[in-house]
Amino acid sequence: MQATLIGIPTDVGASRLGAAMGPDALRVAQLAPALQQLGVAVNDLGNLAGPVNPRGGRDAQGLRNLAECLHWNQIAHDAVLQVLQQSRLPIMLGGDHTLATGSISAIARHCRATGKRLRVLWLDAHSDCNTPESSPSGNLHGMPVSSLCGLGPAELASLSGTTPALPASAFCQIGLRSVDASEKLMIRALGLEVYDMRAIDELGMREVMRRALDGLLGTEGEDTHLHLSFDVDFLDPDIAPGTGTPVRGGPTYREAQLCMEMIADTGRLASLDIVELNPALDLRNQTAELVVDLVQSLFGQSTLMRRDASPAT
Ligand code: DIR
Ligand code: MN
Ligand code: MN
Ligand code: MN
Repeated sequence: MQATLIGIPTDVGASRLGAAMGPDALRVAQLAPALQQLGVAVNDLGNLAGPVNPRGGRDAQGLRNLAECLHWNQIAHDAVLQVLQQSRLPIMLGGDHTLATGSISAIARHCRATGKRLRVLWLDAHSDCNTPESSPSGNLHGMPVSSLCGLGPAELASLSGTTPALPASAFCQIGLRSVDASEKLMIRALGLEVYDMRAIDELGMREVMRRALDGLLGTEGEDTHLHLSFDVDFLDPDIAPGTGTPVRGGPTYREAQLCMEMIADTGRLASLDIVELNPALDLRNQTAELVVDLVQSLFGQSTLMRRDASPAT
């Protein structure tokens, strides 16, 4: 397997500064060597260059930094599309979660061109489906899901070449525990598949992931491109403090590992966003190191050799 790291150091979609340092914190935590250990050939494009954070207030529409957000997402889209066209697996190092609008728009465009079905797993404490009208904060990192479903700012919603970029049914959200009233309505309206923390409590992570990955195992999943959009605030803040909008009551270390291992078992992972890592809020880079540890499981690291898994090549 060949993977390409793309640093996308944006924090224009968030209120707190610091996520722009995320890509380098992941490099310091040895992300590339960790993947190489598992037999993944990795190259690193370095960081994309985009506009600085103007730290602006809310515009007439109520949004913060829309122009800069658009710019970042356009360059993210272009870089991700190029990597996909080289048949490499792109790993987006964020940066705030707005960048998923650009990355997933490129992935949707690529899937359309190659006739693949797209499935997006969205690991997050939040559902990120606010719209410019509903957002309580004006922060665009709270809107990528609605943008991708055709309801965000028009320029963001059309990045993939079609609006919506993909059907809402392609998404599956896991780990939610902070959802605005307006987002609850939107989840209903879009019919989003959601496993919130209560679902994880009641069903267990194993059953949640079994349902989330339905149709991806074996030959049934052959034509599916599986994308993981991993917001670091998915994890419990006790183990992952380095993120801008932590919410208590998230998955434990073991639950997160199982989640990653079950995704790895499908063999369908074809692209990955790692977002909302904020080194300014971290303790000695522990959150970045935890993420690298989890990403190793995502790429097939397991304690024992698995009977049903082919060895990494
Ligand atoms: C909130 C927080 N729903 C908003 N969203 C966050 O600002 O729209 N997303 N933190 O990651
Ligand atoms: Mn998010
Ligand atoms: Mn979040
Ligand atoms: Mn399903």
